[in-house]
Amino acid sequence: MDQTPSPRVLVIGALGQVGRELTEALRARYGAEHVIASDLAPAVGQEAPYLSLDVTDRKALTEVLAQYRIDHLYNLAAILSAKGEREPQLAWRVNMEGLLSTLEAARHTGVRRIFWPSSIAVFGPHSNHRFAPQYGQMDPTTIYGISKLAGEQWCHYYHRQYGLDIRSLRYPGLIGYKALPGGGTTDYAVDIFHQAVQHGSYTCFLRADSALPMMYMPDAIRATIELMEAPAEGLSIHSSYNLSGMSFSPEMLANEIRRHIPTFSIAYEPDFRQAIADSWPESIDDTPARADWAWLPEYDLASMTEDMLVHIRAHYAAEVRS
Ligand code: NAD
Ligand code: AKB
Repeated sequence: MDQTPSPRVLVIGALGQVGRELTEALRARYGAEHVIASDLAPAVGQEAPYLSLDVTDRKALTEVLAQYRIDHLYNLAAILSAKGEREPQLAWRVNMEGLLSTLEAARHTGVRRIFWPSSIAVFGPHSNHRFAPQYGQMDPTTIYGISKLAGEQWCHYYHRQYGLDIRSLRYPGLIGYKALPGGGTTDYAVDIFHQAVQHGSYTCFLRADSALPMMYMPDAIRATIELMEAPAEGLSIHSSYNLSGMSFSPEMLANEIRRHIPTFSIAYEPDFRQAIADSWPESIDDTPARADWAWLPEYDLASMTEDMLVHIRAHYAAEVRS
């Protein structure tokens, strides 16, 4: 039996799409009492242990890390791509100052390991769009992507200069059923399921053929925990690992949904988010992740769609009953 004591964990941005599922998984793994969730919302009504915390408040964050003797810190607080284009100053403050606040506070309080997610948004118009490699041209066009690319380099810098053990993944678009979308360009692939089940139709803000790298949330959560538990000696990348699951376009997803809801209809009305999607690759090469810590995705388009529909249908059926 594993006698290693559970790490004391803080999750920042715990009420978001990734945060909710990751907190649940970490609590199941390490014990609820070892995993503190935090976000901007007040503590009232949140499942304990929970703290109201702004990631850009370095002083408050340092106090929390010291008071609870945090070992592992997950910083998931962010403003995603589409919302970031509407509020670039806010996006830079939360994404960049929030990361720097995390790194500095962690450096001075003995945090042993940090997780901070990057994104496929680090790629840009001159990246290889067919199959973006780990290293290659990166010229992000959004404030979100710029903050992620700069953030990756800050992570590498803190590792080199101060020996901080920081681990990071370039998540693809994530699809989950436990939280509503939070302002991303790939979020159509979450919203479509809610609309399909509730109304039988969806109007998509991307073109039918706009293929992007995507991943089902259970794969993303497993990847995060596997990377965080991987032996440090095996890790060769200290900026952020490419992470790949599947690749599909709105049309491909609509066709898959139609296998379960034959009357489902979709219309296309591309808006400003189309330009963001056009700047991202359709798939990425995650060879280093597979080689260094044996990453392997489990879900494809068919299995993800089937599982999403089971859960989204159950969610709305329960709502009707209550
Ligand atoms: P989300 O928007 O659903 O959640 C972000 C959370 O951060 C929210 O609960 C929000 O309240 C919180 N937050 C915002 N400002 C804050 C602040 N100042 N202090 C503390 N908390 C604050 O985003 P998500 O989808 O859960 O993304 C989590 C992380 O994963 C982000 O770093 C994001 O860039 C990255 N990521 C997500 C996706 C995706 O498809 N969801 C893809 C690539 C990368
Ligand atoms: C977004 O669309 O902004 C996010 C991402 C891919 O980082 N889902």
